[in-house]
Amino acid sequence: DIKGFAFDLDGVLTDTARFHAQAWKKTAEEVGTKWTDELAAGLKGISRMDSLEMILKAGNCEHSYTHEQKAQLADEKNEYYKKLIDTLTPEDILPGMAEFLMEVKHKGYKLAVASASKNAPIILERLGIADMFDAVVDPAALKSGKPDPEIFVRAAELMNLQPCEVIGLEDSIAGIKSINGAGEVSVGIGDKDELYEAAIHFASTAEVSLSTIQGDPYFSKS
Ligand code: G16
Ligand code: MG
Repeated sequence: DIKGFAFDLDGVLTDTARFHAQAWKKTAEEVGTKWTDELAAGLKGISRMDSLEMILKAGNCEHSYTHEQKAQLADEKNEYYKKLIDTLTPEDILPGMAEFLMEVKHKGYKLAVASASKNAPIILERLGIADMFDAVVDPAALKSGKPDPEIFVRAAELMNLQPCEVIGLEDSIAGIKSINGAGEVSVGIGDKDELYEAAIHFASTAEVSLSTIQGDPYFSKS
């Protein structure tokens, strides 16, 4: 039986991708990488250092920076990003998700956040929903990021549940692979062709509904 939900943060509970993009764009300009929509999309769900590597590779300059310089670039991006997320309020919860959180909480499901973001705790505070979760995975304590299953396995552990008792919600391909690899039921939110590996699919957060999820064969099978 399903007993808990593990939520991705960026793209599922709030749209911080625009802030990540705004901050990484500055980094890209600094290192001479052309900023494109494809590059921005590829950074979804990817950890900070891996994102930086992708930006450097896109400009063929991944070998031009020392370890220390890369750490510095990532720090600068994060300082700018933190200023941007300071502006978040409960209004910035994505459509339908405050209601969905309240419904599953009220029905007694356990809730966890499985975000690659080290800034997740502060973002949840700003959104006013930090108290709703039984657990927030600390991405700094993980060996591998999404698409590795580790983060969603950890989310189940922190809720004291078996992976088969957990539904994971994600907007990124890397995240869906992570949920599936963990042996949980994956809910993909966004482009259906892109997220074809998701067990259950919604076009947007506004469409996410507990009754639709509960009516899905994947829900009753688990
Ligand atoms: C998010 C974003 C990624 C970001 C990553 C790390 O993941 O989608 O773009 O690079 O977190 O964030 P930070 O630099 O704040 O540690 P998620 O898993 O919430 O979609
Ligand atoms: Mg995401």
